[in-house]
Amino acid sequence: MGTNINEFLKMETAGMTYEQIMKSADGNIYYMPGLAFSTVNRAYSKMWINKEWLDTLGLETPKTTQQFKEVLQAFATGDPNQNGVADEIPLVGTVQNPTYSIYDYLIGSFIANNVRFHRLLVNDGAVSYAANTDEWREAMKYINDLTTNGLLSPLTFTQDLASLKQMVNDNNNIVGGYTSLGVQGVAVANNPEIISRYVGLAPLEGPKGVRHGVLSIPTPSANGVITSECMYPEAVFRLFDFMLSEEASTLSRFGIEGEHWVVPEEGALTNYGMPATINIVDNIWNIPQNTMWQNQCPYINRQGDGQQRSENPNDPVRKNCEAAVQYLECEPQNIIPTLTYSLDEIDEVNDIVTNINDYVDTMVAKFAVGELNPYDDDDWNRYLREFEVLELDRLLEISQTAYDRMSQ
Ligand SMILES: [Ca+2]
Repeated sequence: MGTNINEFLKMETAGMTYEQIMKSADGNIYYMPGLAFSTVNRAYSKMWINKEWLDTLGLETPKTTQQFKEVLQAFATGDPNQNGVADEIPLVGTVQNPTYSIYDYLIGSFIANNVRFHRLLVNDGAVSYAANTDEWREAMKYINDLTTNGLLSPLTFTQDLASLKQMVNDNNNIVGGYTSLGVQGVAVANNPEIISRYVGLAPLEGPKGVRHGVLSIPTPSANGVITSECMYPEAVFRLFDFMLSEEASTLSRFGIEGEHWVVPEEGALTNYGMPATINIVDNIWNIPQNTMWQNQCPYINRQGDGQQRSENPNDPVRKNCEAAVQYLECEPQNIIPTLTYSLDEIDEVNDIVTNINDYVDTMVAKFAVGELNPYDDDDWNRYLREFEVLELDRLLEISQTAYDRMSQ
């Protein structure tokens, strides 16, 4: 085996080694990985709050769900954009893409919510589901409260990203908060006035002390395979293993040292306040060229977090990283990064998961806007019963089998 792949397989993420993650159900590994470690992308939907409004109204940054609700109420009634008109939208989002999901952010104050992997959790080796729990119901009540009190706009559940962008970038400064992976996912990146308006809000502490960010654990993709027709499989394997080295991985992502990037000066820091390891002087990512492979090959990129920070406090990447740090400190510990299902299992799982995810997304919107009442036992029990039809039990059964197999 190669040196670089061996070292990688021993590394852990969220309680699993990459060897466990990469092994097929038959116990073999069939590919060489492509994986970028990125703190900023690990915190999935980050909340961006209107700091100008907080300052205008003399409000502290909210730390709990209760304080957050009070801040939104003040946003709604205090005319924080100071135009004499009640045109403020305290909180709004879109469900077009999970990285913009406000409700997933809010649910994190009640229960760990594994958005990236079927909302599956594991406690003491037992696989469970998040969206059928009492904690989930409490989250639905909170979200319902926000919406029915005019604090979370119901447009959140119907509008697309373009409409959200229009609201956030409105000249009249009308939005109090939104969620997205990066601040510039919604606010115009090259408009310092709008970018400076929003700051990252850490995950809020819920009434029972729960406080989780929405975590997206990166798992390796299959970026190198050797076909049975290959005449020199061992040589290709050695090449692939070299591609996993820091030298090759840096080349395949950032280009050539001295031309596209340089070693930072002594004392230069990253966006996370650590010593910087790379300073990009000519960014050729996503530009057609023949210098590097743009990660279309095996790679293990650890340099992403090492980039030298911009001196501009309104640099969107810098803001995103500063926000992400606040999410790292409250990562849930009972999340399954991924499960490797067998070929027999995978088709069944895919069908069930597609139906269940659609169902949960639809129901969250209904609970939020009051079409269903999360305070009403009948509504809640009807919601739970549908999981029987959707075969949640079967999903959990197969997932437990897969988890046990991977944990051996
Ligand atoms: Ca106003």
